[in-house]
Amino acid sequence: MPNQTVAVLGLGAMGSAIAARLRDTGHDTAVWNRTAAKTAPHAEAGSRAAATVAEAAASSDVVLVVLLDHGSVREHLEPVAAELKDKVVVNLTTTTPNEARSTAAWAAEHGLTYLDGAIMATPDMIGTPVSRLLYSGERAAFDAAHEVLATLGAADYEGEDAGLASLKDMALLTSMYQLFSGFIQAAAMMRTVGVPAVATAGEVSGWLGAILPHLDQFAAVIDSRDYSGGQSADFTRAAIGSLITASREQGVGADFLEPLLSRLDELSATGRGGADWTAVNEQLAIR
Ligand code: FVH
Repeated sequence: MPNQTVAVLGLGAMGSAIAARLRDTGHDTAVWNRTAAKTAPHAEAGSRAAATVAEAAASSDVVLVVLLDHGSVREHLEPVAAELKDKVVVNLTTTTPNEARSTAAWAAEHGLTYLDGAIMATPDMIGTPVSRLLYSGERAAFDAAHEVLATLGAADYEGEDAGLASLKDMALLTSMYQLFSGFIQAAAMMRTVGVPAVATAGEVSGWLGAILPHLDQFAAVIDSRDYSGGQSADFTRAAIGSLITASREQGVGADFLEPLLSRLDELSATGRGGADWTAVNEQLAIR
């Protein structure tokens, strides 16, 4: 039997999956949820239902926070800072990097042992080999809670800056949503000639699988900042222009591609049309 006891604060889809996984791996688990009725199935399955956050924390070595957002985390942790003193508090709620840093600073002010986490998994993935969670903040907190964290999925420590786990989470989700947006537009284009989205999904999966290894070439150019070779901005500008025209010809807006064309136009207008098109990454800096 694992010797660390755990509190799970928040029993939405993710908190419930985490509580279930902890029980399945033999952890003594206390659960709390704003809407108390959601603790009932967990109590039936063997967790201890707590009426308050303080009660859940009191019996636990590790406190996992799985609430909706930054605001709800601070709302429920701030009143019980004193009760969290000898615990390891791990916030698995999705927040921005600066929100994570702000909560870490608050925790430090109150002498709490605190770690920020980001879940790279859906609830059904928790505890399976494809589940991965990122952590940043105090190394000692990560080490102290490691046995518990490792039951949820691969536990990767990103560094002492509490914002790092969130930053990587947000960067990966950014690439995911832009990829999904591309699929949504492709599906809309193909639907104009009666091809169902499910067929386009298969085509897109195959195409992306073949093309994704090129990311390494793009990355090497971006890291070197040597944009003298590769596919030029002018060539890419013409290609993106054609995609936008083709989409519009089918009666489908090209809203997701237009910002990229604008950035390529800027490169061209500043005399850098011959540069590798990945130079657009430098124009993303907010000055
Ligand atoms: N579900 C997923 O696939 C993603 C995967 C990546 C990480 N996210 C993040 O995990 C956090 C929790 O997400 P969730 O899926 O459990 O979300 P819900 O099922 O909507 O449950 C939300 C829980 O938060 C409670 N809650 C909401 N507002 C408050 C508040 N002001 N005070 C206290 N608790 C609050 C809510 O309680 P109730 O409505 O049942 O009373 C649920 O327990 C989240 O950050 C994702 O981004 C999941």
